[in-house]
Formats: sequence, structure tokens, C-alpha cells
Amino acid sequence: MNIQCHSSRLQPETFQPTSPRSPGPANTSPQNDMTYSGPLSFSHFNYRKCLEDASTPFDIGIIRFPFDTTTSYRPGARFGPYAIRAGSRRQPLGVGIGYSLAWGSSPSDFGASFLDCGDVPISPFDNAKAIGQMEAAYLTLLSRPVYGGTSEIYKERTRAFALDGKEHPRIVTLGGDHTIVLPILRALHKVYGPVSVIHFDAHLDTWAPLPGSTPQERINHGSFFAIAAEEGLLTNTSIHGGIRCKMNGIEDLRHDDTVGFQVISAEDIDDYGIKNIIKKIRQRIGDKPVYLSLDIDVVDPSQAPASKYPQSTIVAE
Ligand SMILES: [Mn+2]
Repeated sequence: MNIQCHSSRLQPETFQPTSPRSPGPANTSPQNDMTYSGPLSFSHFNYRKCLEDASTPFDIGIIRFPFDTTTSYRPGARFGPYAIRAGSRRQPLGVGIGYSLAWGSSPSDFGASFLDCGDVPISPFDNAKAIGQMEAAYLTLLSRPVYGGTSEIYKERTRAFALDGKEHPRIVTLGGDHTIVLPILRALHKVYGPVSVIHFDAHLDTWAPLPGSTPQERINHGSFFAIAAEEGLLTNTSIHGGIRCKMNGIEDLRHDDTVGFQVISAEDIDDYGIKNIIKKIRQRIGDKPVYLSLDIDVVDPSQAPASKYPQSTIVAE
């Protein structure tokens, strides 16, 4: 197993109430962490401030963008990365406890090393500066050498996709309002060229900027895909899943098509079923590099009520 674990982290034995080492009232060595204790890293993975410390290579880096100053409804997503980390503690993949009955495997079985790379310092006062900070941080991590633990199949694919023919780390970003995707796509474009997007969301996020917008107003959580298409960052083969927002009219979907997206609505998922939807997405994307983006409002607000832009899944809302 290539996941790098602190030996001082939570050990499987601590889950056994009959183990003589647990709870160990007098013996405090080793100082094992429980699921609800220890440093607040994602899923108990090792934590480094990777932007200033390149000493630990990784195959999959988790980075956090605490940013929410381009949303038009409810701010507060700057607290999202911290909340996701707190919620992830119950699933300690960082110590190799990740076997899923549904998958018949654990993420650690694929050999990749994971690292929680910390939070990016992002201006809460200047959106243009903030977007630049996010792009620079993402590109910095994307340009790092990999640990090299992934299987040959993954290595070959990554090398084939990259413009420089080298293997690059995969980055998982925790936001943050949805505009964080624009700096990510700008960074990905520098390494891979145009990419497709699989976008799970209640909303299109391809709206054309309003006439008369200032340069900063043009870039917001509902327009960033349109800006990305303007900049040539996207292929013409992206796809949405879960769309159910109210629109101005059919012209919104026509514009969405020019940005390069097909629409799978929330009702389509009910009508055609998950397996057919997966088939449709595979057909659309093909065997090209793809970025996966998930807006939490794609799930019903009853499951995620603090979303910045809640949208009920009930059709007759
Ligand atoms: Mn949304």
C-alpha cells in the first residue's frame, strides 16, 4: 500500500473494544487519534502546506479554496472546506480504512498516494486577485512531480493527455463558491489544453454576463463556464447532470449549447435511470481528458440545506 500514513494516526485496533490497547487508560503510547480527534485533515490523510513545502510528493492532492465573494444568493461557502474536512473525519481513508462493499475495493488498492495540501490564501476583498491566487495555487500543485504509485494504466493515460507528455498529479478541490472552477480550468488548460466537463448541478452556470457588466461582474458563480468557453478552455463536448433551475426561456439552453454542454435534467435521471445516464455521459465525453465538477445544490436542499443556491428537487415547486 502506497498511502503514506503516520503510525501515530488512528489504528484499526482502536475500533476493537475488546483489544487490550483500547481504551488504554494508563498507557498513552502510541498516542493514537480517534475518528473524532487529531489534526483536521481531509479523511485523516497526511497534511502539508504544499504551496510552501514541496517535500512530500503525492499522486492525488486535496486543496481547499475558501472563497465565496462571487455568489448572488447566500454567501458563506468560504467555510465549506473546513466543514467538509470536519465531516470527512468519520471516513478515515488516510489510515487505509476505505474498503467499500459496493466497489469491492478501497481507494488505497489503486496504489496512489494522497496528501491534504491545505488551504489557499485567497483575498476576500478583490475577486480578480482571488481568482489569480487560485489559478497560481492549482497550477503549482498540478506541476509537481508525482509520487508515482498509480497503476501503469493511469500513468499512460495522464501522460498521453498532457501537453508535455509527463504524468501530473490529480487535484481534488474543496470549495468555495462555484466560480473556483474558472481558475482551475485556466490551470488545467496550461497542462492539458481544452478539457471536457462533467458538471453535476441544479443550475447551468453558463449564463452570458449581463450587458453593461464590469470586468469583475462578468465573472460570477452563474457565468464562469461561459467565460471559460470564451477563453477557449473547453472542448465542445461537456455535459450537465441534475439541471432543474428556472430559466429565462429556451434562449438560456440555446446559449448553453454554444458553451459546449448537453443537458441531463433532474427529471431525466428519474425517467431513464442511473445506468442509462452513466452510458449517456460516457458517450458524450468519450476518451478525452475531463474535469468533474459537483455543486452541492445538485442534491435536494433537505440533504444540504446550507447550499449557496438551494433548488428543490420537487418538480411542482
Ligand atoms: Mn448550482
